[in-house]
Amino acid sequence: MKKLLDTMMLAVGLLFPATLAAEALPLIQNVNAYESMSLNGEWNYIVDVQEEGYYDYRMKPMRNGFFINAKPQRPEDLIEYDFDKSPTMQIPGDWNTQDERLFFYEGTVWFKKSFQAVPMSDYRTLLYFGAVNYDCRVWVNGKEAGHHIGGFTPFNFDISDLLREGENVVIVKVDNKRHAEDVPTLIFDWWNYGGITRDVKLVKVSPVYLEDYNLQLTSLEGRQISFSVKLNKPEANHQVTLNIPELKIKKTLTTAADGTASVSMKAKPQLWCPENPKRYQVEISLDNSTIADSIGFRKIETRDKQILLNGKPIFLKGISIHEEKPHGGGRANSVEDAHTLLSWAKDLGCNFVRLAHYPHNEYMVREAERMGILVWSEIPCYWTIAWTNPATLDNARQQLTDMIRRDHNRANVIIWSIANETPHSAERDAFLGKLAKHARSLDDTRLISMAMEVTGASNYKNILNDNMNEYVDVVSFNQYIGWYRDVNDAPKMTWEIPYKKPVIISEFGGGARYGYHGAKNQRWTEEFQENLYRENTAMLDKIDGLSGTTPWILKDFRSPRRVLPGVQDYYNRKGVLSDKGERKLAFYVLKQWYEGK
Ligand code: GCB
Repeated sequence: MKKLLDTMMLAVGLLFPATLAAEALPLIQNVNAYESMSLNGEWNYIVDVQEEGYYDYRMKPMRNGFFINAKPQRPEDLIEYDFDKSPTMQIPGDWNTQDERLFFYEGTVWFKKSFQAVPMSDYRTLLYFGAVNYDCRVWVNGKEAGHHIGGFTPFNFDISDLLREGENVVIVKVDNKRHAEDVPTLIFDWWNYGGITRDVKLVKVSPVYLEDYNLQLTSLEGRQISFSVKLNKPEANHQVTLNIPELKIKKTLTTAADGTASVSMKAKPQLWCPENPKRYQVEISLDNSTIADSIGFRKIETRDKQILLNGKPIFLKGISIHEEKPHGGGRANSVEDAHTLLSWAKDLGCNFVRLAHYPHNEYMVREAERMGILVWSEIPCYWTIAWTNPATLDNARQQLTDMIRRDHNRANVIIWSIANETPHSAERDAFLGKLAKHARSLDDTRLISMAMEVTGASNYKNILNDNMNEYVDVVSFNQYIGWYRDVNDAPKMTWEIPYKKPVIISEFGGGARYGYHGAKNQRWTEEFQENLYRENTAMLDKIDGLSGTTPWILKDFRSPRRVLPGVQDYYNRKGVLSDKGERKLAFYVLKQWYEGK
């Protein structure tokens, strides 16, 4: 903050009327590259079961809700809340694991943080949230800064015109109630952790800044890389310089009237791959300011039933992961959490992870990139989405846009997944078809997939039949032979996947309570799960075109649907590790199978 304060000037408060509402902006690329002030730490909070702080007793939104942070001015004043006397919790962090009373809570909680700032005339200030679950309204100094829905994607508001010299107050109303038309919808098999679950910061940007840029390998054979930029404003004649010292590349571009510029050039970078996750230090300057990034170059494509990384077939030795802390429950959001989870995946022999079922925090993706782990990234179009509701489609499309927007410069992200286990219907196809096309229009350099289901089997023959096949590059499906169906029958199963595309088994598995031992036909024992993994891996070996798997799941995770006392206790027990990271027997079966791949 010191630096920010030092470079600030005082003029803006006078230049802009304080009544202007702040703008909601497209997500800024590589936010961590900018000078910023963290708002992480202790925030006061008020649990507001009936949204008393927002609606009056006729259910009309109030002008003087909790967001004005009122204080009694005279002894007779009636103000029935006080942020400063309310408890605090750590942000980022879910409320469920920080206050016992909120473990099962789904509703509204208000948060308040004060910070010192001085408005600046030469710079703009963005208020950035890594993620807030689910519906979030933000006020700065009593004025509305913006509204965001969707629990797993970042967003930023320009709050420059709302700032004042000295103490400023940001108030955030977070509501994680579930609704049928939301994404995800009413039911899903993970904990609905509420709150400001990722980093919050104030980011200092120039009035004209790099809203987005894209740097990637475009041709493997000709070793061609391309670089493009988009400013936040449609302004011509800005100079943008790309500097990659290690490749001896220095190129200056001039923006066109729409604020974009692009160039393609010859280069011979070492290619990023799991064995050599080489990233280059890159500097990008706009006018007089420079930001840095680390970028890897690689090519991902399919040929018939194969996935090719840098032109060579690769088998994706994966595991699915939920964004939960490595030791116990609660949302994960740190480099350390990411590193631990990904190290466990590496111990298992993985070169790939499926970040289920929503975009994970940026630490996870960047740490995986650094460690040489490929990534499947997904939006929470899960189970029974409201397929015919246009607002639901807009919401899903926005989440997809922001997921791609944040991570499209990460070499390790190879698959955008648009859905998981969705029921077949024409309405679903129309909805997901639009999402698939949208993803491709934003990024045609990666593969598109979704976790499908096998809808039927007779005489041990499983046939995959899903109209969405025409939209995806990789055919992926979940199957639970040995758990939800056909216990002991995996050896008899045959598979028919009538598409000339690579196949990923995006889920298989079964539950076991760590430390519970018994016969291999005894549900919930480690031996049952171990046997299931043995039979399933042997079965998968017979699938034509199998290009990878992401078994369900790395570690036990919290779910309100898993209520069996003494066994589940609100944890889905399908982890090959316990909720504390202890290895179950199945871990070793999978590890051994991957060693042979
Ligand atoms: C699935 C879902 C996953 C569940 C899992 C299970 O098919 O995709 O979210 O947690 O099955 O354990 O039933």
